[in-house]
Amino acid sequence: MDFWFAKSARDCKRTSLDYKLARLNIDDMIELFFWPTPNGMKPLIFLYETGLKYGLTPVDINRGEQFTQRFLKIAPNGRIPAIVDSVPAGGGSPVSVFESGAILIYLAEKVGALLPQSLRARTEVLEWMMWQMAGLGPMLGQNHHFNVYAPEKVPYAIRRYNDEASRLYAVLDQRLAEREFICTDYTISDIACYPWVDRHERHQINLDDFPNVRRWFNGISERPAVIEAYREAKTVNVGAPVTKASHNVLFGQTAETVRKVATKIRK
Ligand SMILES: N[C@@H](CCC(=O)N[C@@H](CS)C(=O)NCC(=O)O)C(=O)O
Repeated sequence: MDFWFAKSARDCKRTSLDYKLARLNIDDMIELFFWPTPNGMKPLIFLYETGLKYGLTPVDINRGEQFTQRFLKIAPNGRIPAIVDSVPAGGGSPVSVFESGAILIYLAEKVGALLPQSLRARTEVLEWMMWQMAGLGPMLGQNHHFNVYAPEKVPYAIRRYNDEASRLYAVLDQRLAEREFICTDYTISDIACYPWVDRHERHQINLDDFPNVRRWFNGISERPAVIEAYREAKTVNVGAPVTKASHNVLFGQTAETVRKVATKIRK
């Protein structure tokens, strides 16, 4: 099915969120709703690795675009990334997927790449994917929050998340001591972890203390698909990463935020 694949991942089109969600009869197989953050980078790297044809729709989370009605229909958690597959296996209407781990598994199964099929190898990849999704990502996210974004310094929280970050990096370092990649080959488990480790300086982590992670990280950084994915990501957000206004959008959310948007959608 050659039409699934773009000649070059750079063939992708970029359009506004509203426009793209209003017209899902798109030529691209996968539409990626994206912002250049660690979770956003995971599917983008996957798309570059496999050459799957895609379009990219920026969702500016600093301006609250994650709360638009249409986006919430495909990503009810109000977080990027999300995808819409307009040509799902077996045909039928488009399939949308939110949660970066679910997206990687969905895409890997669709393409038949980067997720082994044998019971043992697949289970191992899924274990490390879940480790990333439930541990590495959330803990490093909190680490980053209390080190960088919190308006007041909370020593207990900073220590707690610095300790947890160093513990998690040590777990990864042990894992990589006798392996080139997290599992037997390069898989979606590496793609899931890499964009978080890419931010190691923000996590107060010196990779000299984790030599196996450093070797793995350097190797993945040199992959052409990874270089290209980051090159494209840099073109998406050209503004300041987080401003005072966007701080309120990102860090002032409560149950009320979710309910307000839901009420608007029902109207
Ligand atoms: N578990 C989710 C987390 C997604 C997530 O937290 N996305 C962030 C960017 S990395 C986001 O959309 N933030 C917007 C907000 O906090 O309002 C996943 O892995 O997809």
